[in-house]
Amino acid sequence: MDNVKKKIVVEDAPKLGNRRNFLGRSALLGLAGAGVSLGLSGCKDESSGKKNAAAPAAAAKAVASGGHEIAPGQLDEYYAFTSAGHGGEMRILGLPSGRTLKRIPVFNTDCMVGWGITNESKAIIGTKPDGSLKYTTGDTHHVHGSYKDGTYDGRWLFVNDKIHSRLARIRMDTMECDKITQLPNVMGFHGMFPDKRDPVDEKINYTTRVFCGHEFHIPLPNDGRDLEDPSKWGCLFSCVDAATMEVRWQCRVDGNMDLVATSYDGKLAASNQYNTENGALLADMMSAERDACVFFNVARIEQLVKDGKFTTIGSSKVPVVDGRKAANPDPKTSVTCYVPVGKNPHGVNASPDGKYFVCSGKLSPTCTVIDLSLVHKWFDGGLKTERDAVVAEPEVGLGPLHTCFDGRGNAYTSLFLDSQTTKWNVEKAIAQFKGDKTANPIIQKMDVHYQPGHIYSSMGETKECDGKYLNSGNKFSKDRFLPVGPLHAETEQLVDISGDKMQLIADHTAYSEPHDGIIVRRDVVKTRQIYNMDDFPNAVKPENAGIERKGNKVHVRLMSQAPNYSMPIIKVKKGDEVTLTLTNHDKVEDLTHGCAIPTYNINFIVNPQETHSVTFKADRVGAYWIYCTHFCHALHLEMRSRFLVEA
Ligand code: RUQ
Ligand code: CUA
Ligand code: CA
Repeated sequence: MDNVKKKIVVEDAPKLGNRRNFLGRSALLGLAGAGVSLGLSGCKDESSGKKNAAAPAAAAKAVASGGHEIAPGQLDEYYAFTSAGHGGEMRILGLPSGRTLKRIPVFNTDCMVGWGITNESKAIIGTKPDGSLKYTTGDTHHVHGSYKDGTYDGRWLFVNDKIHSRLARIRMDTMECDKITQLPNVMGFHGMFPDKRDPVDEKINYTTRVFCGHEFHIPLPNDGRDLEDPSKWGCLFSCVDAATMEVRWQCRVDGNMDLVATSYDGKLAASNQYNTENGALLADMMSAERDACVFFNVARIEQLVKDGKFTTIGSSKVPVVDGRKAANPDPKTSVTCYVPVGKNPHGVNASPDGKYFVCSGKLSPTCTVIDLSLVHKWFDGGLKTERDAVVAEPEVGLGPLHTCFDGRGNAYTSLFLDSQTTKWNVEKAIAQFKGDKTANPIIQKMDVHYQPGHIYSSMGETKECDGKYLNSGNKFSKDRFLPVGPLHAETEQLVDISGDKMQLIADHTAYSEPHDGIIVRRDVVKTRQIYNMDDFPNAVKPENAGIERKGNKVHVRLMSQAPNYSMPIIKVKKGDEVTLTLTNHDKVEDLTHGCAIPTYNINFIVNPQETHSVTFKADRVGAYWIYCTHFCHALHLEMRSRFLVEA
């Protein structure tokens, strides 16, 4: 283990000799750009695999400190991709340092990047007929990655928006959102999980579907009918095609859905249900002693869709299969299996050995372990009751919310009410459930600060689960950090789970309010540093740069290269509809330019070789300085053009 750590650290540390080179290059670039108008021939490609190499002293220090301290210049071992709650974005941290690496705007607008401001991002988020954004709010809860062969393939991340029932996809090479899909007839899209392989086709051993739960039951369709009669309302489990991001099918269930898990064999997806009662009031939702974890037989649902045995709801064309109990009396043909679990359960998580799903109890102090082979047996007609698929129900503590794993047979459950993490052994819990009075599954309880929600471990949602770190996402920080007014920072706590005992090793603050996340080994993630200009059909090149007028529509095609825009003066007339397209011709890693226009509410960036555009009405006459907002060069402040609007 130490060897591995050492190797990683040694490879990472920047070679001190390189710094001079790197700075030298920047300085050179500075001179080349100064006072020179855009000379495209001067573009130099500096993207060529400059990778950091050894600094043995720093490496030795990191190993001595147990590897948890990441000194300046050293890189983290893991990425953590986290949701951001009602901020609507996604975030990337480095672990174990806890450093924030990036905030990815998704359902929110972001004037650093220009997300929600550029035409390209607006098209992804979705617009109203007048061109303004359809929604400007979002609530991201769950982030999961795409799979191949049971582990991350580094291709996509998916994240949900609970408010407007949207699923977003993030490309992992650029770490930018490229698609957003709204689920029809769904309200409160909460849990989400990609599948891990196809249930039927052996060759498809990677993610092709994303399953989405539906928490708040609503009239179907929600067109004014049944307003006074919630007993007629319902919830739909949705399957989105991971590649096209189109909704493939939906399955109507009894009760609601909360979180989602998928099996390693690709055949099952499941969602925990806290409101099997279909209650509209809190007391109703807590009236049943047991709720359920509903399993979906993916192949059977898709066969029904193929056979045309579905309906549609309202104006949606998406096929809807009936997964309610009344429509599925025979297990051998049923598309759903409702396994009773503790009262008002919260998360459902798949163990990395592929054998179990664990529902955390929330109102019950237990976790329910469901054996997937027994769920299959039920679907084959070989199990007496759904409840017989339960193989353990250990008492873990008060307010269990989420469970993660270490790949060595142990589970870790967050306890919201106890403000603790419980470490427990799955096989011992099974032995205890079978009646072995000597079996005690509880290994350790550790305080966290305070009220933990999600808990997730390094590679814990894959068969490469490595049992090194666990992150406890805590909902309250109280006295943990300096107070900053009524709104406190949240806490994320990093726990070393590599030994017999859990060890709290670091706190870091988190801006409200991260929910879930995944911890991904960094070698899985392969980003690109420079865009390919030809990926943008509207890229501005010397041959089409300039101003083109068609009636009152003016297209300004602009290029940037440090420290210049290609046109010093851009003249339009009052009332023109202006589209400004900007391509960054710099081909140097990290050399991003910005583009802001005062009064016109324009602000966005273009990364190396990237193109973005904005469209606006030139409705105010006068002179406006277009300026570069992103520090790019010694002459960054001088990087400006005059935008002149004539009366
Ligand atoms: S839920 S704190 Cu939105 Cu992920 Cu469990
Ligand atoms: Cu270009 Cu700052
Ligand atoms: Ca309930």
